[in-house]
Amino acid sequence: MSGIDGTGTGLSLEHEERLKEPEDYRVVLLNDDYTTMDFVVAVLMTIFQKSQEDAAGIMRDVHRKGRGIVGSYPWDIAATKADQVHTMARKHEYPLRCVVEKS
Ligand code: TYC
Repeated sequence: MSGIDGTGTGLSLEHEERLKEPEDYRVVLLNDDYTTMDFVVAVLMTIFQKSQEDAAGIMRDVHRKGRGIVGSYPWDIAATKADQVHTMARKHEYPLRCVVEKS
C-alpha cells in the first residue's frame, strides 16, 4: 500500500471513504428481574474494567431506568464484550442481556 488514500492505486477515493475514523458502538445493558445486583457489578468490573464504584453506579442506573450505556467501543470490541456478558450470564444461569447500538 502507498499513498494517502491507502489504496495503492494513486487514485483518490470517494469523499465518504477518505480517511474515515472507525465508528464506535455503544454497549447497552438491559435490566431484568432475576440477575442479582452483585453479579451485574462483577460483570461490569470483569468485562468492562469498571471500578467497584462505577460498576455499582451503572448497575443502579440500569436497575432504575431499564437500560444504560456501559461504554462505546469499535465494533469488534463492542461485539466481543457483549458476547462475553452473555457467556458469563448463561454460565451462572442469569438472563442478563446487553445490546450493541451505533453511537
Ligand atoms: N433488577 C435486578 C435486581 O433487582 C438487578 C439488575 C440490574 C439486573 C441491572 C440487570 O442490567 C441489570 N436484582
